[in-house]
Amino acid sequence: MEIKHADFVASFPNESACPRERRAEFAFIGRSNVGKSSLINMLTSRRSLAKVSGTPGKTRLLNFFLINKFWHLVDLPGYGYARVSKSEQQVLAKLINDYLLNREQMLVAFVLIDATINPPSKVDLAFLDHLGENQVPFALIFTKTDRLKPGAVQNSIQAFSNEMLKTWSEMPKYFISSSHTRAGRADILEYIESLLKVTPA
Ligand SMILES: Nc1nc2c(ncn2[C@@H]2O[C@H](COP(=O)(O)OP(=O)(O)OP(=O)(O)O)[C@@H](O)[C@H]2O)c(=O)[nH]1
Ligand SMILES: [Mg+2]
Repeated sequence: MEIKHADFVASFPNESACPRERRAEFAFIGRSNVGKSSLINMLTSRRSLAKVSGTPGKTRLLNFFLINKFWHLVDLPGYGYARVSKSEQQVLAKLINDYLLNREQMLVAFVLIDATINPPSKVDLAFLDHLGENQVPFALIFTKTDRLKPGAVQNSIQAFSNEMLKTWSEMPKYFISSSHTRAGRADILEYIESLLKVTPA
């Protein structure tokens, strides 16, 4: 899929405030600093559609983008960021849950996993278990792989799979990406396109 148009729509404080139109939606989520804004900019080939911040944990709203005037890309707040207060974390967790568990338009949540973190983060694994328990469809995107040698990328994914397979019977669909080299871009966009084709508008 070529991305010809990528426009910011608006930010919403909760699911019920989100657009009611029945456009297919793909959400992007991950721990703060995982490289989410960079990935969204890389996918859309826009330098600063999503802000790449030096200050982690900035996104506190559901940010909607309209892609090719057809589907919505949704940038969700990061989870599990230790440096925000407990009460703030609860507010964010509630917002994320409210969206992921209720949003009928959402076809897949892409959960970003920092490939440079090995052993795998328990926060990520717990989040995926939580999605599974609530039947939220998701795929994984391993980020920042340019920082590792290919063997280390494979080790990291293997370690993550080993942990996941303690609670899951199989690995979900996953992608290997880098916002710096644009690795993974074609595969992720092709996957999105394949789901748009089989889903009636
Ligand atoms: N080497 C490398 N660095 C990356 C990559 N993606 C992001 N980064 C760096 O990681 C840091 C965080 O990137 P962001 O895209 O702002 O991450 P985020 O998940 O949106 O972070 P918050 O919204 O602040 O929680 C920045 O310093 C980026 O330059 C990547 O693919 N490779
Ligand atoms: Mg961000």
